[in-house]
Amino acid sequence: DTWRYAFEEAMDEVQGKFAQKFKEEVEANSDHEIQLFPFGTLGESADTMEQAQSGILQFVDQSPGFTGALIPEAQVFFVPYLLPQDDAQLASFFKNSKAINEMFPPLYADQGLELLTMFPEGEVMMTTTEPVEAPADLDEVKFRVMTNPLLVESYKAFGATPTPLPWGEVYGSLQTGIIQGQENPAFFIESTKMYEVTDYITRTGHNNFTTAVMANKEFYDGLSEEDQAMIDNAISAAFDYIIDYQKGLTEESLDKIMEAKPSMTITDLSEEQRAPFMETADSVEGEFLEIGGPQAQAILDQLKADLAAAAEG
Ligand code: 6CS
Repeated sequence: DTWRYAFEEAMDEVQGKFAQKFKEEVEANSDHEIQLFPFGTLGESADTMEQAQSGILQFVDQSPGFTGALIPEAQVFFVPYLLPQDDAQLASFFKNSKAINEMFPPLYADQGLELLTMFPEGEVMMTTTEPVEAPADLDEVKFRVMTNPLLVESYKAFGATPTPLPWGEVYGSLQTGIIQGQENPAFFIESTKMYEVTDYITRTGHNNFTTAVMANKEFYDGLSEEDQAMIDNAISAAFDYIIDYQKGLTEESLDKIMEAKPSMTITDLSEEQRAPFMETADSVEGEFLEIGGPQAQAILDQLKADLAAAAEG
């Protein structure tokens, strides 16, 4: 039989690389086949989520940037400056986190989803049409964010005018001036040519892009224990692969951007410049506790404990 797996990126982008590794593992270790659906083949993120929930898709990769509207607790990933940028620390956090591996699965299960894994996709950077060195520079800037209420709050706190849009509308909206900024990891800014429609990249260090891979729960529950174990092993192999694949990817992508467009300005904000952005973290965290669902406090506390454990190594 053939299992259908949709993701939010192109085949050669991070989610696509993960999906290809997963497919390779499943097909090498079972008689099942996986059919991959990259971004654009089945609609936007909201569409593929509906398809996964209804069982048209067996697997889906969707970032909490979109799932936050469905599972309020998943908005926690948009409290600014919560996640570290250190690759090893991040990998250990995602692998060992109790919040992710024990507390989130029942919340996803309530939505008909078996949460298989979450993994990091890189430091999030702003790309804008004008320079950004302080929150004041975001005043009057219509800034595209994923459709996640807490991400909207976070950009309000940064001083921008947040504009939630599905991914497919971002390039055109920058081109026509409907928005003047967006945020994403460097690999994605490079591969989707965001540098063609913006002139400045700003590293504020406020987040690392998190994504999640899920199965339709009814489908997963109906599998033999052997198949479930085979899937879990394939996910684990793909996790290790994708962490390794991303080593050096941020800097390589920034180099490629500079090669493609030498006039691009990349600014890594100093600690001093980051301070006013960091000062918003407490209020956004407070907002999360308001809108992050019944388990918001418990998830936040556990996540912080997990991050502290990962930092200790
Ligand atoms: O900004 C977005 O909407 C997209 N960013 C990434 C890195 N992956 C998929 C997502 O749709």
